[in-house]
Amino acid sequence: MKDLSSFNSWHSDWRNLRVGVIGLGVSGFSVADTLAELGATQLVVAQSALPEQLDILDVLGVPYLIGSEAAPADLANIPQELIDLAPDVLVTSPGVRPDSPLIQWAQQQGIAVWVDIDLAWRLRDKTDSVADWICITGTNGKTTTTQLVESMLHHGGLRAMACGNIGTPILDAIREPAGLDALVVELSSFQLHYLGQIAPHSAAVLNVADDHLDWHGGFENYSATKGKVYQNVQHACVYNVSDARTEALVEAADVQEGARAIGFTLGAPGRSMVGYVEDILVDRAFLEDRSMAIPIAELSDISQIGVITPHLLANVAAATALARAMDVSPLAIKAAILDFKLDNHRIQLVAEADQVSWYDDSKATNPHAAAASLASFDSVVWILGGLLKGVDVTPLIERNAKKLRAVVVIGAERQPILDAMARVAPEIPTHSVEQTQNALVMRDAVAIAARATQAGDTVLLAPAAASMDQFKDYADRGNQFAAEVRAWLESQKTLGEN
Ligand code: UMA
Repeated sequence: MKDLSSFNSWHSDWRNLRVGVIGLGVSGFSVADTLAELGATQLVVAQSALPEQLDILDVLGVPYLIGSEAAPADLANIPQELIDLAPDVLVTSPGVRPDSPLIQWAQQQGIAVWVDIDLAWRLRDKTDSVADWICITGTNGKTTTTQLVESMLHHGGLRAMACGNIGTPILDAIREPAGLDALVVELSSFQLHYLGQIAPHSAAVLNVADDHLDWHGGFENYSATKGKVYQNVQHACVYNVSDARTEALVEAADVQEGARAIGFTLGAPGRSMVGYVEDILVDRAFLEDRSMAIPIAELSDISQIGVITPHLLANVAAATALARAMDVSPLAIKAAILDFKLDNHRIQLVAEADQVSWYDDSKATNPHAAAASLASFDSVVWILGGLLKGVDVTPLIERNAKKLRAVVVIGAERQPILDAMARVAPEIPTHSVEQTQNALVMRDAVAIAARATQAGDTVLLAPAAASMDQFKDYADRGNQFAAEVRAWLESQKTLGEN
């Protein structure tokens, strides 16, 4: 086996390394492109790929194997080209399951398996200015918190880039020609599963709730995977005071000497915490005299970001803790808050008509996220369903039953939801959208929801499930919802006029 410890710098001689690149989506492509630049010998192996990307690989002279034989069903069918390459390492895309034959084969052969984040860590000294890494994970709120931290660092005068699961592959950030002061890295549980040793400046686990249980083989594995982000942290391990699991993950982590545990809370913060004293966000962690508190911003400042929900306040507090760990001033943080806007599909108001509000929270792809958005409203017609990823929605229904006017169930896995409704909330009118043709699902769901509303209600799309069974992604699901809401309201207006 080759000693991989000598491949620990952009300036190492990567021409001596043979790499199998598994997957050719956003991250796989950035890996192949980077390895081509470094001169490594590689073979890309992917179930599917875009023709444009293959064209570029042709230009770069990178060989590839695409199609069903590149995703073998068992160990007996590992592609001969990959065996012949005798790779020193596989760099896998995060979406490839750990029980897939290619990964199992590598493990059997003693071949190291990396994800793009590992490669990026080894290559982080490409330019003279080596960026600090701020790593953020959690079941929900990752993307918003990552964007908030990026914006706070910018306001603090730092050259920072959000990357990782958020969409920009981390190797693109590493290859920024002028270098950066900080990478704000959103890490998914998939990436963390494969990740080896890194040493972030600071890291946060925002919360841990049921999600991706089928992929990880249960909650304990999923939770422990999230905890890997605290490993080797140099300065601040930011945890959620109201989620004891996140604090336990900090306690279990091996961090570097001098690294501190910093809590964030919606209540009044204790020492070494960031939280809220009445209407004011305050820092009691990053100041000389910890019996004091530094005011950062008021709720009225935060309200310009979007609907004030407990999870927005939590994300702002967590981001503030991470930015303070990077020495960003309170004034710069406040300026970032005043400038910030939430992405689409996060409790986004679509329309208000006849005393009914329509909200799109298509980004709520698991029960924990849906719980946060249900908490924001009093009387709800709730559209939910999709791919449940092995997670039970019964507790969510039970806890919110009192505020539900009606429930509209979409998606391929409707039955477990319908069964749960019948068991724990049989009094609530529940409608199943039988339509499965993707262009028509939302049309039916919106029409059914509209008929169930009364004045003062909110119709909330918060599916608590992934979207890929009936939509391209959560954004497509949200866009179709918004389009159908507008079409429905328009049709009612026309009816009213005639
Ligand atoms: N592939 C195989 N075999 C498999 C599975 C996939 O060959 O068994 C191939 C596909 O044919 C395709 C490629 O792998 O060529 C796709 O790889 P991927 O699914 O890992 O996706 P990428 O396009 O590389 O995007 C990934 C993240 N996707 C996943 O983790 C599923 C993106 O997060 C991330 O933005 C991107 O890397 C850049 O870092 C998306 C996501 O949905 C947003 N994340 C999940 C979430 O947030 O819940 C975890």
